[in-house]
Amino acid sequence: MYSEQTAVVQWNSLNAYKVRLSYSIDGGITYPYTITDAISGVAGSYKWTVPVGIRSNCARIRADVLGADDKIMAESESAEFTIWYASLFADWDIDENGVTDVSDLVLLGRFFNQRKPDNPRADVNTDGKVDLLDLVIVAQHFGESTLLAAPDGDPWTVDKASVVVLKYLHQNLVNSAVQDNDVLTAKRLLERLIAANRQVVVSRLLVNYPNPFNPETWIPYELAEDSDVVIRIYSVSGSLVRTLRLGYRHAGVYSFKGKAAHWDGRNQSGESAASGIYYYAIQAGDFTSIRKMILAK
Ligand SMILES: [Ca+2]
Ligand SMILES: [Ca+2]
Repeated sequence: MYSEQTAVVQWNSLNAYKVRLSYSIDGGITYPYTITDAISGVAGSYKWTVPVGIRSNCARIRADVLGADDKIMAESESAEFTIWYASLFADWDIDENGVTDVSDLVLLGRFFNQRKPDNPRADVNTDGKVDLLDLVIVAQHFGESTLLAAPDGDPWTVDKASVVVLKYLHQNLVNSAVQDNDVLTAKRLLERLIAANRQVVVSRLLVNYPNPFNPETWIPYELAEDSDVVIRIYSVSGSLVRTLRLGYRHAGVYSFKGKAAHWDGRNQSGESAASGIYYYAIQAGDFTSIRKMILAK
């Protein structure tokens, strides 16, 4: 963690005629950025103005020791350098885990309305203050991922302390004098997140979406208690078409895509089901409920 705008790069090498400093932001795979060309001297230091955006941990500085003909005689392995780090992650991925999600909003919320926050990444637009502008940027990029694989865990659910932070951010949006589309989008996102984390008092099976559907649909539900969840899909004549075993689920809201049950419109053998009316029934502990849906091709 640092807030300095300049860094001192030091080198100490025998045989140096000239030194050229460059830096990478890919952890040292390539060094495409020049700090300075051709400083003379066997040992020395150079005051480097760190570019905006180089803030945490992936940049490396390299020095090439050049001979009289500008040929590289040695690289940084032979010398000592102050190494600075930069982020490979997007500015709005505040916690640098490759995904822009609720954890970034919560982190931003912890520093909200602060100037020069302890975590400088919370000031996403680097204007010196953590405020609505930063919140709106994170909201605009919500759900984006730079990971090759899907992230672990449930992107919607947070602990109770984090819900308090989300509510605080939401209140700031509500109170904002500016109510443009960006603010409204951020407000809606926070409302969905807060709703997704509310305490469920009574278990419910909700209306599937889309409905009618073709070929797939999502089946939302809410659990008042932790339980094993099974959803069975029946034809209109009452024969079992498909069993969706969702496994053990904690009490909570399972209404958004990614959390709701998903039916791909296929039967147990993998064949596409025919158009028509179907029933979907939930069993979660003692709770059971059934609803109707329409597959329309
Ligand atoms: Ca993140
Ligand atoms: Ca800011």
